[in-house]
Amino acid sequence: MPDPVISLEEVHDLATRILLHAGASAEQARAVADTVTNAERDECKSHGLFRIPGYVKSILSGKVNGHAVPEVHDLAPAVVHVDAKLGFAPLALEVGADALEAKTRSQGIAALAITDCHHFAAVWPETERLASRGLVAFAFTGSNSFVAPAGGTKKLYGTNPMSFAWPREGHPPLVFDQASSASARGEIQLHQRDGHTLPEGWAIDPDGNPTTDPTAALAGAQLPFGGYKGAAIAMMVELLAGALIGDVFSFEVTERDNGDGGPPTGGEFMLAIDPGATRRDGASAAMAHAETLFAEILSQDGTRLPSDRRFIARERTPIEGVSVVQVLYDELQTLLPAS
Ligand code: NDP
Ligand code: PYC
Repeated sequence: MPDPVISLEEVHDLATRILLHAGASAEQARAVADTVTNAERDECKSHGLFRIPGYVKSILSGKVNGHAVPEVHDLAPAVVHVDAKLGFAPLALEVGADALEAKTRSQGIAALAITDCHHFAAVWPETERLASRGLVAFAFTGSNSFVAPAGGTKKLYGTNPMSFAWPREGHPPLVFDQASSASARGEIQLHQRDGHTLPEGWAIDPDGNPTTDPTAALAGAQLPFGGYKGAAIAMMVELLAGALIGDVFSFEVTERDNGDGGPPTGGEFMLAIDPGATRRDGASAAMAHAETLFAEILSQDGTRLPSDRRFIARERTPIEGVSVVQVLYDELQTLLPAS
């Protein structure tokens, strides 16, 4: 039997109804449903509907405040703080984006520190949102302790994604968004669910031996991408999304986590730059110059720009809908209110 195919409207409706039934407020549920729907729209399966059971568990366990109303605090002329009040990240990010944009336009460069949030999503939505408004943007967040430091064999760092987005005139922004581990943990979980072995180099087992078995990898430690270079990025993300903004490191998240399988409790750090403020001839000159780099890249066979895969999917899925693997579809039905 082929897997069910549902429309993006059905994805949003399903996610919203499940989250409301679990006890989320209308605004928290809407913001998470938007994020999950956008992940499905762009075929980012490891952070779409797959995450809904974890979101639900974290409300039911009491770890997440499903009714949180994020609070904005002004810390400095170029620094804004959003206290997510232990809610999910998407609503805090929406609120923070407006404040970050305003500060960036007035100061040229500004930072957003989000604390006490639960981030269980891809990170490109927050940088793409800022770049769609004409700003260059960076975002960094930690997770649980999953990744061994360079040379080590025990979990320490989170999978610690970072995203960068560059605005373009006449095109959607250029965005990359990547874990600092060889893969996102969600990708290993999808391999486990679907009965696939892992590529080599993603993980080691609990004895520190290389493994391609997803179950052994989840019990052992993930590896940073590119050895010590990825490990340095993971460490930087810990420092930016932890010590710099007054939140926890990934190993501290894990020490405190209640093990509900939901999102980690931690911080996120964002930086935004107004390209109209960093050169005397203005933002359009920066955009035009960047386009020459993108053209050079694409002049070589076999290349593409980061985010192009998502933008191609984004054209297709509103028409064709998205496929949901049967086992996940069935699990999601059990999370709906009884009719
Ligand atoms: P991938 O390795 O799949 O992709 C990383 C980036 O590389 C993407 O921007 C992708 O663009 C780009 N890319 C891939 N192939 C090419 C290519 N051939 N040429 C140019 N660019 C390319 O991502 P990860 O597995 O590292 O991470 C997956 C997701 O997991 C991310 O969205 C990340 O935010 C999320 N995550 C979230 C965490 C959290 O704590 N919230 C923790 C860890 C990961 P494209 O999208 O177009 O393919
Ligand atoms: O896929 O590594 C991951 C991840 C961690 C938290 C959310 N996603």
